Amino acid sequence: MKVQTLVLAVTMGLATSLAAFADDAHYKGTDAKAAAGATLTDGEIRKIDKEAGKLTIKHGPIKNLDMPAMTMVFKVKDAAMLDQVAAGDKIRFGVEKVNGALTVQQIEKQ
Ligand SMILES: [Cu+2]
Repeated sequence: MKVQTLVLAVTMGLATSLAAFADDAHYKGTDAKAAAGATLTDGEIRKIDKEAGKLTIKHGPIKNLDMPAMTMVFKVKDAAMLDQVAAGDKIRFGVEKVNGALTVQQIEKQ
């Protein structure tokens, strides 16, 4: 009887933890979306592709996307942003997932 009670308590505890985790994850997602414009990541421009409207950026960890540091290609929100930067520029940038594509929303030169 005691063992059964313990198992029940552990099971309920686990369920509670999972529920709390799910709530937290959901909250983080919502929060990240709301704050994405203000969340800037350090990066360095590697390549500019004006025809495709894309930038290759060596970036630090992107908190709002839960992404580690790497070099990768991003779309940009506005093609005019490509004229504001040159390969080798150190930047801070904001990126968001728009229709499944990681899209740079803003760029600040450092
Ligand atoms: Cu990346």
